Amino acid sequence: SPKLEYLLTETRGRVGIVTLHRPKALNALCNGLFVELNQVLKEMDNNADIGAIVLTGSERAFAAGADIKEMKDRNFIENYSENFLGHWTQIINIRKPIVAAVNGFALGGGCELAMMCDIIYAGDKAVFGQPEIKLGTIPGAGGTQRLVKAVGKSKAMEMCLTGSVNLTAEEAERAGLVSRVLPADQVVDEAVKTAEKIANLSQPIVQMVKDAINQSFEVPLAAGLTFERRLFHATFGSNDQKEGMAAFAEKRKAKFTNN
Ligand code: CO8
Repeated sequence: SPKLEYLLTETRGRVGIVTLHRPKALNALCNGLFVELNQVLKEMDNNADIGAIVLTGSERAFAAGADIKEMKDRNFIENYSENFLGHWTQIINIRKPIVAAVNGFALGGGCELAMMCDIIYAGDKAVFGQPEIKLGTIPGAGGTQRLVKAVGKSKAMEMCLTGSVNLTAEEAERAGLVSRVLPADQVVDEAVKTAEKIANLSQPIVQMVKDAINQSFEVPLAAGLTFERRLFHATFGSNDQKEGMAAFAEKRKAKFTNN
């Protein structure tokens, strides 16, 4: 891919690592950054050598939100007709699992970006918040929706209505927003370990798990259970189900072939 201005990328084993890298602005999410992020994630999604992705920032900031200076003079008609920031949510169409490794500030769009990932690991100094109201606007990419599902109504209301009540890493873990709190310097390595585990399982089956869990956010329980059951049935059409269960019965390690 062409030279990137706002991101660093690397692969470790079967894991693609994307690092937000706009240090002068605490990784504020400007348009150019998101264009690059969408492009890089899509490339990794289509790369058969990569099975899972880790998204991280710096030790000071995962991302301090949308770029306020870039958007401050926009008007309603421009926003509406250009669907301003609509391309932010392309990340939810990535089929491979994404683990967010969050250190420092995850504010506004930064918190929303983390919530669009599949798993969040937090460094012990991470801070999650939705300060938009202090700027005279509201969250625009899930802060009033995904956050409620992650931490419940009262905490989400408190965070979004005040803009100044943030969650520490510990609080975020207790509330269920993040699955693990780690020393700051271990977050990325642990995220990569988890991503590597996922990347070495059967890839189509991994995709089905991600699809099924995401379905739980979209549809009522009965429809979600039907969706799950159909995919469960479908796994028996794969070689990897035959291999996985045969390996168990024969007391050996499964060798998945992703078909
Ligand atoms: N946008 C632009 N620049 C920023 C941003 C930002 N969000 N955050 C930090 N910066 C810049 C600062 O302006 C500063 O630049 P400079 O050195 O040129 O003055 C540099 O980064 C360092 O920041 P600070 O000096 O402020 O660092 P501090 O350690 O003093 O403070 C804070 C850190 C508390 C994180 C502070 O920078 C801050 O409050 N930032 C803004 C946080 C915020 O309000 N975020 C929400 C933005 S709005 C949003 O995200 C809406 C999302 C809508 C998504 C819709 C999708 C469809």
